[in-house]
Amino acid sequence: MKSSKSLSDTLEGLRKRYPSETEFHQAVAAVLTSIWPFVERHPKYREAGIIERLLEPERAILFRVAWKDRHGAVQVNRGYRVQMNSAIGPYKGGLRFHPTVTLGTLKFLAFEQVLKNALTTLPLGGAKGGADFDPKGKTDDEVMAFCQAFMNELYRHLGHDIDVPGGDIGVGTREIGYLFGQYKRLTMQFGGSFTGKGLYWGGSRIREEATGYGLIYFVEEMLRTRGHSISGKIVAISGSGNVAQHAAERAISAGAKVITLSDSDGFIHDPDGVDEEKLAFVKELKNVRRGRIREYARKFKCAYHPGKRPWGVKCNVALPCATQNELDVRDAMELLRNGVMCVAEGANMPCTREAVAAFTRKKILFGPGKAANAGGVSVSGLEMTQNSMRFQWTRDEVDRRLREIIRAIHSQCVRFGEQKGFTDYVVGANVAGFRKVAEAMLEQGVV
Ligand code: NDP
Ligand code: 2IT
Repeated sequence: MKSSKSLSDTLEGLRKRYPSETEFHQAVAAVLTSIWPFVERHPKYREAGIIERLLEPERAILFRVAWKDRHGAVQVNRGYRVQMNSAIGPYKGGLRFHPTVTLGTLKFLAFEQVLKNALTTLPLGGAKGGADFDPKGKTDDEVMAFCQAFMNELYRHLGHDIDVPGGDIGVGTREIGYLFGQYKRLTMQFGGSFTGKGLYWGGSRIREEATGYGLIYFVEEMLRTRGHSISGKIVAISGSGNVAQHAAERAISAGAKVITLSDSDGFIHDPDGVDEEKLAFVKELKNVRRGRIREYARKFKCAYHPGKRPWGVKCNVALPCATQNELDVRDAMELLRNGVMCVAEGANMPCTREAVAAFTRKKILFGPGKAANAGGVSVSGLEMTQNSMRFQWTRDEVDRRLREIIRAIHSQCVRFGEQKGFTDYVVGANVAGFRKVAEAMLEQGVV
């Protein structure tokens, strides 16, 4: 039977059913709007209820995480894992520890992850999880206590052929270590049940760098379509965490000038450019001392803008690498006025829908997160491959495969996003990802 639901009825229905999940609505609206013409040309998808099924997680787990802080006081957080879709592989996606995390946040991230993972060419389903825990200001012991309590529930739902978490905001090598340690203690298994592991215990080379490096490889692919390269370009980056640091590293080594970095307190503007030595300071500041980016300005005598985001600074390439909705339509207009030629999302959904529309109207190069930041989960997939083989590839080998995957993602965007001489990367990424997952779902029947 044909589903007669229109696009607006589908979106309205979702809003009514889950009224508080605004970020999920936003992600779904963006995807469905861009794939709708494709879906209408292929009625088989709606006849099989593929859209409705994609919007409902296969499983969502919500649990109490009780732990004791350094003063001996009991703390209670809420933990989650949204297992969104396993049509093309085991659930795969990061864990986010941040006080703003809600079920709606994780549903948006899991939904994006399903399509992103499909683009990677690897057999990975989509999931996301985390907790409303704030690692800021916590001691290592507190973070460990929290991770162990979190894992006491989550371990039941994981496994290398079931669900394999990785990192995201607030979850890096330190947290993956504590989570993996507790998982191993509870299950007696040294399985490849996490990615982002340390290099001595099953991790992959380049995983830490992969999202940022992949972002720059994707930008290079996009620029090449217009006869440009990143060398000599002025690049504005937001964030100063995992993605921002490695995007900056790769951009600098490719000859670009990175002039901004930020955190949730403000941004630094360094017109001379962040160089290798300054970046080493940022890594130590953020990953070891866990300090604030304003210290960069003090140390290297450049401007610091408290409470502001970097999008008013003149640049050729803008890379939002912090969090969702950090670049709105006013920022987009400012970037366009200042002559930006390429915007690529290192973060997930950092640009609002109106900002994306402004970039698309002006036909600048715009790389949506599910394509531009897919390098991270791609190397996670390669980490799983290496774990299955009980082998560890060299840096060059992993980097070569990462570049190959990014090129394949770019080609899919071009193939499905070509519109009269202009590549709409949003349409391309969404249609290519959707098509793969939808075909797998069709072949697996009504589940
Ligand atoms: P990190 O925790 O390493 O860094 C996050 C950075 O973003 C910090 O600078 C942080 O500042 C800033 N930030 C976080 N929340 C906010 C906020 N609400 N407002 C302003 N700034 C904020 O995370 P990652 O670098 O790993 O992740 C960054 C983005 O990239 C996220 O959207 C994530 O989903 C996405 N991503 C990550 C991948 C990965 O492999 N890690 C893969 C693909 C995408 P502060 O320290 O002040 O909080
Ligand atoms: O958003 C993402 O793709 C990630 N945070 C990476 C997830 C992973 O499992 O490596």
